[in-house]
Amino acid sequence: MPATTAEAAPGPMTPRPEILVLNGPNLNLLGEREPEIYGRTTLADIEAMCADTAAEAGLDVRCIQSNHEGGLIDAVHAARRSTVGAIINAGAYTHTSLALHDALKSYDHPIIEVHLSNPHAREAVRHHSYLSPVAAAVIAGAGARGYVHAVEILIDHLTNAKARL
Ligand code: CA2
Repeated sequence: MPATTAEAAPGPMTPRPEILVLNGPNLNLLGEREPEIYGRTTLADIEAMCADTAAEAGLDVRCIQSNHEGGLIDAVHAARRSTVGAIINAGAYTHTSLALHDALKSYDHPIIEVHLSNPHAREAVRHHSYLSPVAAAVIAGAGARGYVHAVEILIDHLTNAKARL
């Protein structure tokens, strides 16, 4: 077999496409505080659930959490060429960060916005999202399961766009 064919053949060493799973401020505390709002599932649990769902479609996840606006923006920039889509819960920066909005506008892959709670059923300050205008879909109020749905919807966007119409 010619070397080029062997190199192109998929196998255990072939890197799988990656999706970014990005979480914002305070979400590292999931499972420890305010379970009545955010549930008892930890961020590590959520990341493992995302990884399992992505793996079924042959994808890897790159999970990043930052409590800093610039950390989230840096993560988006770093993922621009190395990931094929993103799941983002920007926490409170959802409602404040034009800078994160601008960074995501330069990310040329599908973005799924996810929230554990339903911000529209909460205080008015949570009703506007700077992320929604750049998101292909928004999932809110489904708890930790919302992340799994987000991965499934992202996979749908990546593999089967016409089936959604
Ligand atoms: O519902 C969501 O996922 C939110 O993005 C969570 C943000 C909130 O500001 C958004 O309006 C909606 C807050 C995340 C705080 O995470 C905590 C986790 C455990 C304990 C305390 C806070």
